[in-house]
Amino acid sequence: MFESLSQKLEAVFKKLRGEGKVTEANITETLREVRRVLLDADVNYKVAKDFIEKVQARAVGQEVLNSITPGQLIIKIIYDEMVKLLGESKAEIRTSNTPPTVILVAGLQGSGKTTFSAKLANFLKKKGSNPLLVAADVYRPAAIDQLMMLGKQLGIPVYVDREAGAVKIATDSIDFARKNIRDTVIIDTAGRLHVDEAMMQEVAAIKEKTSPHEILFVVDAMTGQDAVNTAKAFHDRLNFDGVVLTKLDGDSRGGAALSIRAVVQTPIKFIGVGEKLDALEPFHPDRIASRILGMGDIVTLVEKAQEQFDQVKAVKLEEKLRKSQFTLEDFLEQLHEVKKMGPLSQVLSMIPGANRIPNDVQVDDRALVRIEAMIQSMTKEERARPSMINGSRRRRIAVGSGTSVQEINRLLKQFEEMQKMMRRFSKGNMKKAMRGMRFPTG
Ligand SMILES: Nc1nc2c(ncn2[C@@H]2O[C@H](COP(=O)(O)OP(=O)(O)OP(=O)(O)O)[C@@H](O)[C@H]2O)c(=O)[nH]1
Ligand SMILES: [Mg+2]
Repeated sequence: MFESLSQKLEAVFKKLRGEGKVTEANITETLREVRRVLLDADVNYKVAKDFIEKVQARAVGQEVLNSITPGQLIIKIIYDEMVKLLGESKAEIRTSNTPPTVILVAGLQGSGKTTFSAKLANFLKKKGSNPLLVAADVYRPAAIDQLMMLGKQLGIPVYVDREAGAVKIATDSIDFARKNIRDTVIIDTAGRLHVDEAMMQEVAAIKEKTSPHEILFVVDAMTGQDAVNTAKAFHDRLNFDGVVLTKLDGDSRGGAALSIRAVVQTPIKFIGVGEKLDALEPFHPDRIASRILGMGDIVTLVEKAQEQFDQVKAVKLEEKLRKSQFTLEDFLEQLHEVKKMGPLSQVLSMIPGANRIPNDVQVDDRALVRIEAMIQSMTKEERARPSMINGSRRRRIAVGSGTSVQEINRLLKQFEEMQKMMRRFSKGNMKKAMRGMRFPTG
């Protein structure tokens, strides 16, 4: 999702991180590049402009220039503003106090309305609802068949009437739902190739006759600015309550996702991330911003690290690094610091670049526990001078910690590499070292 946009932003940020000192001039330059990247991703021109202005206003403040990590702080500001742009918090769909809740689904042809209707029904069913799908696309017999097939797959009833028109089907389906104790009615409507008057009239008529609690506008994220324009046209006419962005699993550039909310002033509520019926996610602005910025939840990480990292210890450690005295004992202490930050998988996911770790790589907190056990099975001398840990000592440590010699070997090797890297950083400060630190994950 948003790979190209992410990569380009990452490149811009990398440059910023590389700057020794952040000045007003390089903030401006960075933001100019960010703007270019956004426009490349097909973000609406005005949205991009406003966005950059907001970031700029906050970034040139004294607070940033004087902070210890100005580069990161700017990225955090960009992140914050992006979350706002995407809608701040997750938006729920409205439900009626007296069932059934009526949800009207509208959008252009091929945008994914029928697929979304089925996905939503599935989503609600899993949450304990009893949805009813309604085939109100009467222009192509195949459209009805498609919805029936999806309903069958999910075990969800589909209301069909091959004789009636769309408006009658929609109104009748609500009675049907009431009689059959279905608490949610999802009406799938017909799409057209372009925004045209006949289609708008039909959807507007359904809206008028069924008074839906929620109108969801479905749009293909791959269509970029066209998606935004279509959304605007539909919104002017229907005043819908939420946007569904589909096909975000494709190589959508991100322009629609980033612009649509600001342009139509309506929240994105769901995203479609695949053809399968469970490929639907509620839209979380913060998570999407993290994904777009390609850095996991760097903000939380920075905050947590700052909270947890004891300044006194940091100074002591820096001293040791300078003298190249970083031992396994210190390493163990560092592990405790990492553990305090939360489950390892969560910590890792917050580290910039970790989004490139494939999802199926399982990060196991048990690895930390094992490393701890290994170090605890070493003598004080061994911890201070790992080079003395020969074959027989390795076997003893393995037995003592309930691990294997291979694991001991791996730990010592990783530690050695870490020491090397730290020596390289030892002229700089602790923060730099922390940033480049790779924690062994077993
Ligand atoms: N990859 C991917 N494909 C999707 C997604 N949502 C829908 N599709 C595909 O897009 C195509 C069109 O989806 P439909 O649900 O039939 O679209 P529609 O809006 O109902 O189309 P009409 O009824 O013709 O107006 C189908 O091949 C779907 O499988 C998605 O989130 N990701
Ligand atoms: Mg359809």
